[in-house]
Amino acid sequence: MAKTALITGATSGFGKAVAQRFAREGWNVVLTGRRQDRLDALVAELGGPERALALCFDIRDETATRAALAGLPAGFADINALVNNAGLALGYNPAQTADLDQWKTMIDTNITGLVTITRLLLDTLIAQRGVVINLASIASSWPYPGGNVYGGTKAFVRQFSLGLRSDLSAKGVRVTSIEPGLSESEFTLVRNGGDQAAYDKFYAGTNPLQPEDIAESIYWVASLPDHVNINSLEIMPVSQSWAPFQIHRE
Ligand code: NDP
Ligand code: 8X3
Repeated sequence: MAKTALITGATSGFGKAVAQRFAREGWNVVLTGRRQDRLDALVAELGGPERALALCFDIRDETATRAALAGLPAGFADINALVNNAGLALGYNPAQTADLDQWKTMIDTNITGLVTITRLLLDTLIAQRGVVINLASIASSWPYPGGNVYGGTKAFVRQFSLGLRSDLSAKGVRVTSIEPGLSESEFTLVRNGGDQAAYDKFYAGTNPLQPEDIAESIYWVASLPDHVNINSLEIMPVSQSWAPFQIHRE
């Protein structure tokens, strides 16, 4: 019987590439996001309703998340892999000029949404001796100006992943924190409020990671033998590395 992966945020970027990668290996996929048209197109691309199921809901909405998961049909209910990918960054403002609504949107999506769907699926994942793969970020470990709350949410995702791993160790459930660096996707358009020129400038000359690179790593993590757990995996393009600490001088 085919295994099943549920991938949050499958309408673009990493999530879409992950869905394509798992489907290519014969997994059934449950795809979530808020854009029904994109979910429908991906279901058709990945083999139709026998192989892929679309769940359209806002991950910040617990009632909608519960309703979406309540009716999972046979063939999609026994989830072996949960890829917690839905998330976003909004803005680059320093904390002192940041928009509080943007901060709350990041917290509600990247933290509250992620822990809600994880909790709701834990019994299933334990029954399947499955795997949870969470999209954290290099921002989990490396702060930068303007990264304030986004980095805080991703530090939460990394630490939550490690704690979850401790709790689930005796249950045979594997947990991994994936921590990508500079990657090309709509993430940067969302962060810039849809500014295509800023997007082009951001990536110019960088040869960034592509969603397929991240999908490959995630599939590798999921397909390792049952006794092998990758705790965290930090991934950067070769063009990206570290810089000295900033020093403010009066
Ligand atoms: P994209 O913007 O391409 O994709 C984000 C996905 O999240 C979309 O499918 C979107 O679906 C979904 N999403 C966002 N908000 C909600 C919501 N409220 N409810 C349901 N779904 C939602 O970004 P990436 O693929 O690049 O990012 C995926 C993850 O990887 C994020 O968690 C991000 O923080 C992380 N990451 C990204 C990096 C990058 O540089 N790109 C680097 C490191 C980590 P829809 O809009 O249809 O709801
Ligand atoms: C996205 C990577 O460095 O822009 O999580 O925060 S970064």
